[in-house]
Amino acid sequence: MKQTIPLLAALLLAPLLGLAAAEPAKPNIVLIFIDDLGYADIGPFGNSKVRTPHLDKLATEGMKFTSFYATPVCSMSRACLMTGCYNARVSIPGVLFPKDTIGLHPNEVTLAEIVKQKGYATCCIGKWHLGWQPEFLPTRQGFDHYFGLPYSNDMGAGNRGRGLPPLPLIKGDKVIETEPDQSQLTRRYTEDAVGFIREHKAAPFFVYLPHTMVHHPLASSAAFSGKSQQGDLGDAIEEVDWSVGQILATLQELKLDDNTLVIFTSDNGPASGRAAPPYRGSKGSNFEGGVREPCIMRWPGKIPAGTTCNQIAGNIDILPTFAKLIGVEPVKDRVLDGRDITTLMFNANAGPVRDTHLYIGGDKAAAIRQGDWKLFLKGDGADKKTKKAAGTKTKPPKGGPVPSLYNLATDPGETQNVAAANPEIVARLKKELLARDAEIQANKRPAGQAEGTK
Ligand SMILES: [Ca+2]
Repeated sequence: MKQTIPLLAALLLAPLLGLAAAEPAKPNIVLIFIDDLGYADIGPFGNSKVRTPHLDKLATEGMKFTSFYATPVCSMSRACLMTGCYNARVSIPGVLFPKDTIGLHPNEVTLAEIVKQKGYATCCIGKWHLGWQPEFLPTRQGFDHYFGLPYSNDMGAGNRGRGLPPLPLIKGDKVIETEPDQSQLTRRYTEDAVGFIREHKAAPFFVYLPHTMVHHPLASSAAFSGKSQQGDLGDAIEEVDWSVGQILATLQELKLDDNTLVIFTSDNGPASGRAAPPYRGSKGSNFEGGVREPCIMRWPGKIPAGTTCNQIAGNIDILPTFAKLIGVEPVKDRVLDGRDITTLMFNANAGPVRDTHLYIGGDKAAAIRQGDWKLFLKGDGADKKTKKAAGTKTKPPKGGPVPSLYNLATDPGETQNVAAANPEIVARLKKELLARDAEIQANKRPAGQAEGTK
């Protein structure tokens, strides 16, 4: 008991001596981003066919987000995630192909550049898809280390057969292999990520792990191939779950659990033709099934375990949230669309942070959600080019008055257009959508243009 008084005195004096916790903690951050994984593709979000024990555990130990939004396709979502802005604001309007000469503008401040301000070690391991030319690669956007395919795994010589160059596997900014064995990618990415965590266990680190799977062509290693109850897709999902397990085991072994925020989510809905129950639509569509993603966040002692958050959130909120967590001011000379959602993460009963979400079709807002109401100005809110790139076969709403209005609380499957019965709501949401889109168009920033192109 003799120690009590000096300890108490120290605690009382600490604020006066400037020893108070003025500096936010610097948690490690692991962001696992899956390609084309739909809302109901994993156990915690309703898939009872595949085995996802590690994701089940992650959800038990963390928080599930049930209204977490991405965009209809890959590059759009990655632009949102990296910048905290709707992709229309940073002029990444669809899927980038090898022939494209644009990329995320080098002047954009990415997630990695935010955490770099606090000395984080950073890596991007997997599919980048924001420009493959050297000036657009992750190593030019704040990532110390890059390993992966710069775009989708079906954009190589072996697949589309349209004279595309061989699929490049890049380390840093050098192509180290072409047309790599895709069955080994999940394993190789995982081993690289685990190695990075081990190497930087003493420093705060940010691991961004955007897997190539479960984008077509699906592939998995021998330990998973043919083992699931859901074909090639199930095999690939189960290997991604294994990958999550490897990351979690490494954090536990290194005693980093309590100081590491782990986020798991996806870039868009399931590949065309598959549904994302209870939602309508798939990849390439702005129906909920195309853009509402499974999302789990775990941070023991901070995020309440085994909880669910139903408030609107999305990948545009990740950047302002990281900035808040580590005490960095987002750049002030530009508009961000995302919001700091730490209040949602730390309190399962928190009220909404943002009540409104815009659904982007190509380079403009095409639908809006406010509370439970969702309004499409036309069709399913995705532009033709995006749908073609995604191979979307989802049928847009037919007939009836345009625009179309749905109540997501009573009709999550977007089956009943109730616009005719709710003219005031239609008018209010339309006005809001058009005003917000006009603001984005007025303040949008250009994409980067590859050197030597125009
Ligand atoms: Ca995708």
